[in-house]
Amino acid sequence: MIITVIGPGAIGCLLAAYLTRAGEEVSLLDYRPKRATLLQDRGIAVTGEREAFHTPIKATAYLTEISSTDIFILCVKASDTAVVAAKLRDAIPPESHLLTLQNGLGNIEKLSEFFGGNRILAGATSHGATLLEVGRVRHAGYGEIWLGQANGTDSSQAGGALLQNLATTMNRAGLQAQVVDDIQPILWSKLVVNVGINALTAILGVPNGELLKIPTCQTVLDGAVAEAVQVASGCGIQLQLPEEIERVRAVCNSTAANISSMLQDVKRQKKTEIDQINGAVVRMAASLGMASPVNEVLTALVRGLEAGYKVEGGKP
Ligand code: KPL
Repeated sequence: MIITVIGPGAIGCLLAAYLTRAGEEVSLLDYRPKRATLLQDRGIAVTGEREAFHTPIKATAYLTEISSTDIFILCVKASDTAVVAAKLRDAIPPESHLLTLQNGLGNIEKLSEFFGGNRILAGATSHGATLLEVGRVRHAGYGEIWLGQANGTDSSQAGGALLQNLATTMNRAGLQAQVVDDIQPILWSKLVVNVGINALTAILGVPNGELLKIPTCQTVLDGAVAEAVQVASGCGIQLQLPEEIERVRAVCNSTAANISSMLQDVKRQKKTEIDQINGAVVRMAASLGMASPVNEVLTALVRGLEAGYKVEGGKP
């Protein structure tokens, strides 16, 4: 398969490395030319509990250098989706599909505005990855990938075939992927995981597994998750408590050594995805006439961390 991964963050590098190693034709698109050159020069090194490997990678900042692509996989931060989509709108061929494999709510809607809904595919992953430095990633939690058509029954046949092909390709690469009929409940479940883990780990400065060791964290985690589950229900997605809380704890366990993506952002003084995760729950709760005090506090605290960055607006 010919695949372009957009965004050389932890998950982008992890995917690009596994797929390239499996013999797929992969390009990694990075909007920063110098970093793309560095990636191209040094390749990607993955370390994990099960194995460590290094693979050369084709990295570029220019879409014109990428000949043809079956699927574009978007791995940029949710806060950058609109900017990236605007930049790529005219450069991505009209027959190409885009898969969002990002955290947070609103990515499908934003991409659909730029590319039209029937070209958009959506996925979620429970793999935990920490970017150690450019092109160096720790696979800190072995998880799964779920793929589906963003617009459910209005989906295109071409998109469905592409997803099956991609799942087979990802499985061959060792990434544990499956196609599901309805991706929406999975996207909401992933949101619930991020709601429970990301802000708390960013505020406390701890790896995911530590949340299970601090008793007072449980109350906050449970409260944030319960609010998100209520909002999901208000949006027609039925998730169950206490199962969701148990699932979030299970992800803390399976990614115990991982530094959550939000904590990685805070450590690098970069804008976080708080507005697309806990902030999104607060906004949606308000629009449904529901209260979300725990997510309000978590959102305010992470915004406080961002406001304290030494470099205004975060590092580029
Ligand atoms: O998605 C993640 C993230 O860090 O953004 C989890 C699954 C919580 C792994 O850290």
